[in-house]
Amino acid sequence: MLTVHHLNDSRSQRILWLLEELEVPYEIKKYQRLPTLLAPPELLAVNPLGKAPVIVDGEVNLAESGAIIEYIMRKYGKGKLQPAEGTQAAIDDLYYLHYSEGTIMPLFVLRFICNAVPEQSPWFIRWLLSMVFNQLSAQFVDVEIKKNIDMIESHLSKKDWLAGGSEPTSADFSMSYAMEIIEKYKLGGPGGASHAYVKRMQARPAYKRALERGGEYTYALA
Ligand SMILES: N[C@@H](CCC(=O)N[C@@H](CS)C(=O)NCC(=O)O)C(=O)O
Repeated sequence: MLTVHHLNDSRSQRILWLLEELEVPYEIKKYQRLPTLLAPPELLAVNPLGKAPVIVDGEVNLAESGAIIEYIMRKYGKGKLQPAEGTQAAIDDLYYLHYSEGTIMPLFVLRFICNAVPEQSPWFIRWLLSMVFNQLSAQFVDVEIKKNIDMIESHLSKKDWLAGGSEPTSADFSMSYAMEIIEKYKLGGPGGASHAYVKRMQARPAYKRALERGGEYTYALA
């Protein structure tokens, strides 16, 4: 049976949601973040980068959420939750499947680092580092994050799901964690399309089942 190596409060929640939507049987091996928020070293035994998600399916050991989503869709999707080839929906699906880890998640990680460096520095240089990193963040990261969120908001103002159909597709599984970060930190503005989108996603029975099975996940807020 397919095993998901799952870290609490992490991107691996995406994979549980996808598997629940497709009704693929799976087991979960759970890992708990350390106080530093890093993954515990046991994950290194599963994959050399020691990050989640990783899936093991027979001989296949696969990391990287986008690759995992594609693998599961190809092997177990049977055409379900996939837009028809040659349509604009298929293009949007492809774009947001890769955009998630290619563009928006690195910006969120950068933002997180800009906050974490001063917080974790010795007290006597904290104020200086705070000034420098706040400035860096405001000048280079926040501007980019805003541009990205405006794009997503505009895209979702016309659609229920990122590829535009009546059900989620790979794009949505891939983007779910980023969308929940937008929601949790209120980056999309009040009453925005992102808020409605996250609510729609979190209301799905498969999403709720994934939450129950995965355990601790502080992004299930909407
Ligand atoms: N691009 C990778 C990112 C993997 C990743 O950074 N996962 C985080 C969880 S959200 C992690 O394992 N963090 C713990 C650590 O870096 O030690 C993917 O999408 O799978």
